[in-house]
Amino acid sequence: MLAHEEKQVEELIHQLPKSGILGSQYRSIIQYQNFWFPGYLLIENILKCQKHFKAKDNDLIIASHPKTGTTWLNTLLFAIVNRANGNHPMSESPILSQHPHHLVNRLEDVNFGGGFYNQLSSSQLDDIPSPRILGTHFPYVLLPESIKTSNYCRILYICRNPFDTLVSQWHFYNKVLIDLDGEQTLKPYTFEQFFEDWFEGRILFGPFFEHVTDYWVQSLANPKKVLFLKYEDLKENPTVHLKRMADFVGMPFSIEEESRGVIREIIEMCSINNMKELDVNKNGLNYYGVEKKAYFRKGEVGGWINYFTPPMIERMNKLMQQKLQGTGLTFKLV
Ligand code: PAP
Repeated sequence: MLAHEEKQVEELIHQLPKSGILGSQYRSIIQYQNFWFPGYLLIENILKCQKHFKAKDNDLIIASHPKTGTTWLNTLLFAIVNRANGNHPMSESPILSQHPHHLVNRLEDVNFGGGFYNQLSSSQLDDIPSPRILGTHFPYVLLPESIKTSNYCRILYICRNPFDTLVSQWHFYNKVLIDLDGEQTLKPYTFEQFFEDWFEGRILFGPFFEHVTDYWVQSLANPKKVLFLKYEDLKENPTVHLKRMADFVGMPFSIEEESRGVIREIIEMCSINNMKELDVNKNGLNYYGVEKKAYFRKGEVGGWINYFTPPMIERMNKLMQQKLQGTGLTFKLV
């Protein structure tokens, strides 16, 4: 990036609203286009990604708000795409030897000349064989134009009911922020504190409802381009939704594959119980420095009931009603 562009980015970021999370103990989060992001480096990289990322026609983008089923969808889509290529037998699938977040690179973690986690350089991104599966927590409004305008590149968005999402995020925030706190001064969020921040949308990539409904609207307007998936539906009937995904990406399961049990095999391989037991997911840290096993907790629907007080349930229900009114979007809560 040229020096004057660097300066423009710096000036823009300087003017954006800042806040704290974790009861304000944690370093600043920054608001850009009505969404909150973890600090300067990520905003810088988003801006550079918007400018420099060139989608390829057959790219598959997994988009999500954090803790809504991203890790699971990474593996399911990877398995669908790679079985169709006949790349490797299921028993040799990279899913069994690589953490799901290493299988699918997230756009915000690629080095576009800014800096965040920089798992990959942008030229390495170009070298990933097609179809590339890339992930992102970007809200729709911030997706690079080339993703939005390509007629062929497809987006698979996964969402989850807000109650379970909030609980999952609360567990993860406490784990991650505390693990990454080099100075070891942070105290965990209480559930009440997190609930209040969540309610105001002051969470990473929040607010939740705007993230979800923006993609929902796009999926209705252009169903060939955006597939909208729900965690609860995947739990309830994975076969149906795996077939939807395979059809959507243009790699439908054949009758022969179905009768050979390929769909069932994928579901079993990617199940949380199987994933949890793999050495690669049990041990070590990912490139953020977070324990890999932190991405596999309970993986259930309805666990929120053990955390929410009756007044919290009432407030969340009201907010949900208000935000989803007229959209046609509904969530299963148990
Ligand atoms: P991310 O956005 O940071 O990648 P993400 O994978 O979306 O996180 O969310 C993690 C949640 O998905 C966890 O939910 P929980 O806290 O309620 O348990 C995690 O357990 C769940 N999860 C991970 N893998 C699977 C899987 N294979 N099947 C079902 N749920 C899963």
